[in-house]
Amino acid sequence: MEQIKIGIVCYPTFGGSGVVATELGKALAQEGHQVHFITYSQPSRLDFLNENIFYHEVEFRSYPLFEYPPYELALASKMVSVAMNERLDLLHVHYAIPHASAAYMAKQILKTQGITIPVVTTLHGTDITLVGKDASYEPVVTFSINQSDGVTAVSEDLKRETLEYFKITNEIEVIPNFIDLEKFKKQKKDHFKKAICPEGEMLIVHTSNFRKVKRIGDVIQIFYNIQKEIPAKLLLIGDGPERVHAEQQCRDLNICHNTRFLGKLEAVEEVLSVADLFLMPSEKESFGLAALEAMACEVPVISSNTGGIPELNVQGVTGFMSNVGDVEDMTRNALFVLDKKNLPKFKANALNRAKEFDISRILPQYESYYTKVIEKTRVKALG
Ligand code: GMT
Repeated sequence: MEQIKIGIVCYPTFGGSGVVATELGKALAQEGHQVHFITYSQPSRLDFLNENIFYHEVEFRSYPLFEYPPYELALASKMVSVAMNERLDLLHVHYAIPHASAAYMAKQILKTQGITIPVVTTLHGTDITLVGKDASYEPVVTFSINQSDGVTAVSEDLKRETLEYFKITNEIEVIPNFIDLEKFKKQKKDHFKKAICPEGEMLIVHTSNFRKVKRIGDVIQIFYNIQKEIPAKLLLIGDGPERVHAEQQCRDLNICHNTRFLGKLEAVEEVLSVADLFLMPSEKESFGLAALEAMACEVPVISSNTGGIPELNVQGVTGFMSNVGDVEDMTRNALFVLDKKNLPKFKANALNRAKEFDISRILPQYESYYTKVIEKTRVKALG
């Protein structure tokens, strides 16, 4: 396949959309494409050297007049300069707000210079389900999705929700989240397991950015119920606004000795390698990348049945799903999965399911989508 020069715009911080964008960029570079990341700081998973990867930092100046520095303008300006100087073939923006509207502005500026550049927008979740729907953003989100030359969503459910809540005139292609099974695989970490679970306790893990939508309170409550029945430990990875409440809940339930908050960890796969169960009781979840990472490390998932999770977690096979907030059902299911007779089968099933989302299967979908969008834009420009 011919080399494509792609500008990738994303949030560089911890969070699913940034992880997907960074891993996609890395994989595209390995395939020989040229990838230019455009963000306000180095993406946290951009941890490897490749001659095809470039990083362009968006600098935005403050000024006493600006209570809120206009990041979107600085981003659009940076997209213009990178597209012109690096002769990009395509801009791929992850998370609609404000990346899709900044890309639209960049596209219009480039047009005045005689440059036509297609924009692909990937919808990740809260840019549609929470923030995007809000009246303060909705008109801009609708407009910029409709003005994109290509739009992808990470699950069928997110596509459905986008079409339900916004007046979309564009086609939406579903390209699911993916996983690099070379990186996310069960590693031998017996010493670590022994240190955390010295009495052979079951190890339960949760990873998130600790926002309300993740229902950390349910994670703690489910764990509390589990450890009343069987010896178990809970590890929580990540950080965010709900952490203080979660810590208080652990103190109130007197389970601090069995619970550890690990904060923002880079090597999540090392912890997942020794986990027995992953909890994801989210209020909303467009796909559930964190659950896929767990499954790749042979960890079954107890989750809610919201959003795109049913497109990943297979009921009674890779774990179980319950209605949002039904912690009693989640507890019953967790105890069933953790039963020593059942656990090995669930672990094997989790890995098998994860294999269906291996990057080697999903990357070609992005490549052919890029080619289609570039060609469509070229034909359109020719009039
Ligand atoms: O809330 C998060 O988990 C972060 C958020 C993001 O956009 O950074 O994640 C969303 O995108 C991920 C990657 O596509 C999906 O796997 C997550 O399900 C989705 N989160 C939500 O919908 C809440």
